[in-house]
Amino acid sequence: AVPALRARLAGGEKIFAGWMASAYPRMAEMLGRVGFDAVIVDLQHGEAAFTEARDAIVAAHLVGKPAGIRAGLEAFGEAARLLDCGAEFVILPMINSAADARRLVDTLKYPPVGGRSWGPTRAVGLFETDAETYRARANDDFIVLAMIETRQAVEAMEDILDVPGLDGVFVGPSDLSISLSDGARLDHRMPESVAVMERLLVAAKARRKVTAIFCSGGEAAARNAAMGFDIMAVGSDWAFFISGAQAALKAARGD
Ligand code: 3PY
Ligand code: MG
Repeated sequence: AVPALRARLAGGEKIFAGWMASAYPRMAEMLGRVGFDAVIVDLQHGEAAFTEARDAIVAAHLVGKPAGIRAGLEAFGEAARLLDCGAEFVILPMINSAADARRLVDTLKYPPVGGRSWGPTRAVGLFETDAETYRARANDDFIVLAMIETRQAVEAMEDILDVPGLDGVFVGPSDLSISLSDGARLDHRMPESVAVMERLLVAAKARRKVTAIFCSGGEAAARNAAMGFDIMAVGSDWAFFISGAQAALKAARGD
């Protein structure tokens, strides 16, 4: 598959991505077959190890879907390595300042934009291209998103968005509410958080940056799409499994 996510986003398409918290690479193929536009493997809170994320990326390629990863905390190098393995977009948690965002760009974009180290051995094959074409196009094709999920990040949002080479932002509504409420609440729809999302959407769109958000399920994803976000991470696979299993058991028992 050729990298196509950037063009789809530029065309105004809403991207509904399946969120993979499990460590089962084939889940990426199943989420793709179900019809999600993309798959995201979570290496911050999910169970996947590097090799499982690597195999999930390949499984997503098998069904022609772009794979993204949410890297672990401060795991800039891991994110770069998973780009080398064929991820089309990467999300880094807890980016709280312009300096954090610059580090992100420095690790994940090739010179002259950043200082990404060369070695996309697997990606070149998976994207059915050659090394020179990959290198020439990579900074434009592959999408790097900074998570905005703390009060510090909210205060620095414009500075973060202004970092050259950063493609966009990804809202973490759980941490955002915990941070903005000083630990008092975990609430994706907390009014202070929604106000931040509205401000962030305006600031990002003014700079033609991609906007993404984690959504607890389908209804939240529909609401966030209507609000103006471009990429909705709908998840997680664990939640899909639990609700499907509960529904089957309920039907079986007739309760
Ligand atoms: C958050 O909501 O804090 C996230 O990181 C999304 O998983
Ligand atoms: Mg978070």
